[in-house]
Amino acid sequence: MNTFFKKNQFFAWFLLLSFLPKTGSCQDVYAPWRQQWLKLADELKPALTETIETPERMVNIITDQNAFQGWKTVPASSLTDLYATSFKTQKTVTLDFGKHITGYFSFNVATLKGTPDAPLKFKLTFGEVPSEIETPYDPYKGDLSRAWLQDEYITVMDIPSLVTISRRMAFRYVKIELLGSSQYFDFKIENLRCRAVSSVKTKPSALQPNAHDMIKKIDSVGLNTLKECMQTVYEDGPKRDRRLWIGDLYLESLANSYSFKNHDLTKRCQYLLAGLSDKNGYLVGTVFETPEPHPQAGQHLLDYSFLYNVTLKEYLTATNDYQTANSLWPVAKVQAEIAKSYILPNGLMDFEKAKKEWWLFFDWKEELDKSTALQGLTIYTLKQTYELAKLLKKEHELKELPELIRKMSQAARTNLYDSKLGLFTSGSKKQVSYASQIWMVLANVTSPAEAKLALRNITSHKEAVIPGAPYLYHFFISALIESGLKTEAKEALINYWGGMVKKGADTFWEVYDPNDAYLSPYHFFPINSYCHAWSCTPVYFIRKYPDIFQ
Ligand code: RAM
Repeated sequence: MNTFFKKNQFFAWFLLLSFLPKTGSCQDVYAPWRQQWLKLADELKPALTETIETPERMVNIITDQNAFQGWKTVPASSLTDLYATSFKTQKTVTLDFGKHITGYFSFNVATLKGTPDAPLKFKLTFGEVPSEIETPYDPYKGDLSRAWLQDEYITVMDIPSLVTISRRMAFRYVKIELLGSSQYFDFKIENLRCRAVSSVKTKPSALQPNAHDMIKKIDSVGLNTLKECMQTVYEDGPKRDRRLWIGDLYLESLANSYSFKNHDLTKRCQYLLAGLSDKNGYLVGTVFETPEPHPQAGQHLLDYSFLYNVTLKEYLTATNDYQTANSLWPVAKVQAEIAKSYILPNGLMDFEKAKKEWWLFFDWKEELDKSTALQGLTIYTLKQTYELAKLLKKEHELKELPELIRKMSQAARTNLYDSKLGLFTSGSKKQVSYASQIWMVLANVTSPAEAKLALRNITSHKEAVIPGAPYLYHFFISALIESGLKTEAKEALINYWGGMVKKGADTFWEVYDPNDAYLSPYHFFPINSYCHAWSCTPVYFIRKYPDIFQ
């Protein structure tokens, strides 16, 4: 631990000991470290690697009932024709870059005939998937801002000129429509390109040559997804919301540890979140980098706060960077204190209180009862935090945890396990869901045989609440592996992520329900993110467990 942290340790622990629940304290519990954390985060900001990407082909996007979301691409005329011919005669073109790109789009306009006597007006629409190009956006029906949709109107005043879209775009397809031009001159467009950016600098090793073909494809799409999301922070999605969320960071950092190994990015993000936490030590679920690093005020996700501790433990295991883990230990300790403050005398989490005070995320699934999942995640978090404490030789600071974990596990078995069904249930209506089985299995409160049974039973249970997004599916695969269901883990991964590959994904999606291509937590599917951080984790599974997946 460096001198800065040592010097301030006494004062800091004094503040931490006077830690008060959410609304109480106005003293900054991280005061001795906060500025240093933000400084370190800033110093670790990576330079982006830039590459120039050009379109591969021109396409038309047409309806097809069998295609993902009802749209598919078919070849159109050639790029050579596009560049050589008057754009006034073409009016609308769609380009396919052949892969997902995150960056700055530009093109040149040049005179073909006459003297330019008026501006040109274009509409540009960028899409990660074909449906985004052709689905009308207005009247807008989504819950998130209409402004996330990637359509831009531009006016070009001088001809010839270089046109660059200042907004960073995330896309594979771009449609260019000519909205206005003068009858007294003609022009062409040329040199369409995109300055693509990512902080990835390394190339991960290849998989075993005899790995299953679909596993190879899933790995490659997963790597693309992660690479596109790795910018100056781990973004959740380069199209939307383009910012750091704790839950996404956790999954991206796992995948990164087994692929690009850019551990400094993980370190930066952990410091950033610590530095931008509330004065009482509560982490904010999501933070922004610009114009100045700042949190999304009031955005508290209890499950994400807990996963911060797991992220730190995994980071330490992957890097042996004890200095960082020691300096961020106060944050982990506060999150453990938060968890403790919701444990009732009977060993169950006070779900009603937690629900009132926090956003409990777990999955995009409105009907999901999250009480059992919360019990499981809390046990899991406390176990991981204790492991972290042991690695840092600080278990004396949390010596009450083993007994609490035992009590909570016992309470879970007694109150939440239905031995007749061989499943965990959740809430007063005894809801049966994947989320409950997953988190109870990961919390390891059952015997190995019961864990296997619960995971097998859930897949055949007709009324089970299924995962709404790849985020929860990650934990499902984890639970299958943890309980020794290796074949099932491989099958589930191939079916779920392979399902996206078969539907044309070149990066994995934020939301994927094999039976509903139009599902959107925001009530308008084009606003979903189609290159989404939390979907990249097959990379982690495939590479961490080659015996299962390769
Ligand atoms: C959405 C984003 C992000 C996720 C949060 C909870 O806004 O998709 O990835 O972490 O929800």
